[in-house]
Amino acid sequence: MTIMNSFTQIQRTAWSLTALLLLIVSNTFAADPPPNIVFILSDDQAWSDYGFMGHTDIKTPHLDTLASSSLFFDRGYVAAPICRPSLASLVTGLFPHQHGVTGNDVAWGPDRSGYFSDKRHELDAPLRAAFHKNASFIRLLTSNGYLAHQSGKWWEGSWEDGGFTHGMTHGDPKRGGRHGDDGLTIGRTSMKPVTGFIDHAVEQKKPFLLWYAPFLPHTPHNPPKRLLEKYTMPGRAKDVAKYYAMIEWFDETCGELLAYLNEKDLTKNTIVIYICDNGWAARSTRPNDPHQKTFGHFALRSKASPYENGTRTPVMISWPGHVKPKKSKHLAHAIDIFPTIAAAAGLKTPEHLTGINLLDEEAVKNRKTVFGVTHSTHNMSPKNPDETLQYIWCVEDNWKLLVRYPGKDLTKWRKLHDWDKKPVRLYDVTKDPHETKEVSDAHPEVVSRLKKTIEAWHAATKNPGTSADDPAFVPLFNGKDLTNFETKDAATFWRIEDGVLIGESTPDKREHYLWTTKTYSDFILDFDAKWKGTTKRGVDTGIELRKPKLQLQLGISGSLRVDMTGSFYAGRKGYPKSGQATEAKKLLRPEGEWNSFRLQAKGNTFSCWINGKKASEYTDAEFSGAAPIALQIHGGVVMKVEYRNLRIADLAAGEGKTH
Ligand SMILES: [Ca+2]
Repeated sequence: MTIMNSFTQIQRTAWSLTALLLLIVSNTFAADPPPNIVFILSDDQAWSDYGFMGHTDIKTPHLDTLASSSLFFDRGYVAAPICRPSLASLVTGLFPHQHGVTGNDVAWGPDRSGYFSDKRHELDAPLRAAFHKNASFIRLLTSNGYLAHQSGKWWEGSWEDGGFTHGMTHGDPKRGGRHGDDGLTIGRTSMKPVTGFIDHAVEQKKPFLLWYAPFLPHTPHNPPKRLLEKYTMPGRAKDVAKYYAMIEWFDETCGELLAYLNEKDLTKNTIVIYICDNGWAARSTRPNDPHQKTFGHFALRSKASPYENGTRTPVMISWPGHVKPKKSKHLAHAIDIFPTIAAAAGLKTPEHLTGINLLDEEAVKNRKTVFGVTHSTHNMSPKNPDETLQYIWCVEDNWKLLVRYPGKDLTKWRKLHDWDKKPVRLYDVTKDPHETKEVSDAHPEVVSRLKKTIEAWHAATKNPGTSADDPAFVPLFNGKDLTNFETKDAATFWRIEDGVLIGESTPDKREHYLWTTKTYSDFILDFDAKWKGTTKRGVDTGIELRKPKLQLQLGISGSLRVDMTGSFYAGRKGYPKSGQATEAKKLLRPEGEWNSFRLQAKGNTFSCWINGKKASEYTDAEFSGAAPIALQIHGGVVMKVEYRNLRIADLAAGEGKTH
């Protein structure tokens, strides 16, 4: 190197450092603090029952104001038409048959006598444990520095179980825990738990999430006298008047909450998201409608049904200075809430989610179809969610198709669905939003097309990684250190950054393995991985079940210049399923993007799923015994591989040796 060259080199380096420093400094000043998120969830309110949705009798002045300052979707939908599965879908961005919570209760007979018994807890515990393995926007925020407070409806145990840092619901069945217990007083008796939490978060200088899901306008319909008097009038049924008054009561509490944010000067950096969990219609609604049927104190084709009065809801997102107030003509869905919150908070949306960021105009415009399911209300089949499936519906443009499924219901709540025997129903919900004219006979081509759309969606969303019959998974990698692994001589090739396990290889010829300290024979291993090669030799990496001396290796890779293909490589016998590898490769996202994998070993058979789809299967007659699992980067191939969310279910544990 000449003197001139090295001088230029030094100059260049100095310049780069200065530029880097400037970049860091300017970013520090430019970056806004993360936004607070106030999530308002109405409970049992039909889509049409707001001032801003055109109702002429019900007054909702505070929500009307919120709508006028929001990106506002008047055609929003929920994943399920009753509380528990609807809430579970909101927090996970998954559909009920994916997260496993398809109804309100698992069920133990024809009546609800066991609701608060130990039996409920016993039936519910495994379902809930499986549910909590799913990612949620609550956990995403609290694991990124947010404080989070739960108030109101919450079905999945306590606020701690849900990943909140603060909250009201204890979830203890012995003390009446089912769907919110102490939390259900919020709004109805006081707003203090919520405003107190806001003060606390401000004091702590932490961004916050507020889960405000008051038991309003839900039954008991016991509004303050002043409101009931306001809505009571000749010609209006008493149950209708009570429901209307409950809505204004709910609106008043929202006004109180929004005013408190204003008072504390928090409005500007707070995103307010509004949605309702499911619809409702009082028993006396439309008494002259020949299609109207009732169940208990409510009208059918509302709560618990796939009709618009069960599933449609306004969706609002307000964020002053960031989100332009506008009424969108496009569709919104409850499964979009998680990706929207993640994007707004500057966090990464988990890859497995199919919802969209509602603040992304292109994504909103390009998504044409939304879906939802209806299962039996108080009867779940945790090991087979489809066993209680009653309907799948989809909405595309003006059309809504409902497809009937023969799900079982062993409870008296079967009456909610068993009146409807028609295999398909089609409505033009733009012209006929109350679904008074069923038009499937007039539009057989629409029925046929949307039925196929529904069937394809149903097949694609049966994800092996998320149903409630999952065995017990434990994290294999804790995101912080190499507990559960032995590095042997490879320590220098593996490191951890932001909860991600990163392996980088060198041009030398050594294998760089990370070994589990435990051995496994039958297991399911889930993980996300991405990789990048830096030379022509591409990438050579994989997960192997490896007995070091025998050199028996079974990986989802193991072949030079072939990525994680789902092919199984056994020792020196080559690539027995190369045909499968070609097919499996089509399931992979481009190099550098995250892929989710499931690797299953059962007896001598090994299977691999890539991004939710079965990719390959291989049986090795010679394999026997337990072995450690090894994460490999191949020596001599210069590459980087990243792993996260490694979790394992040891299927042989507790059952003795299976080999
Ligand atoms: Ca509800």
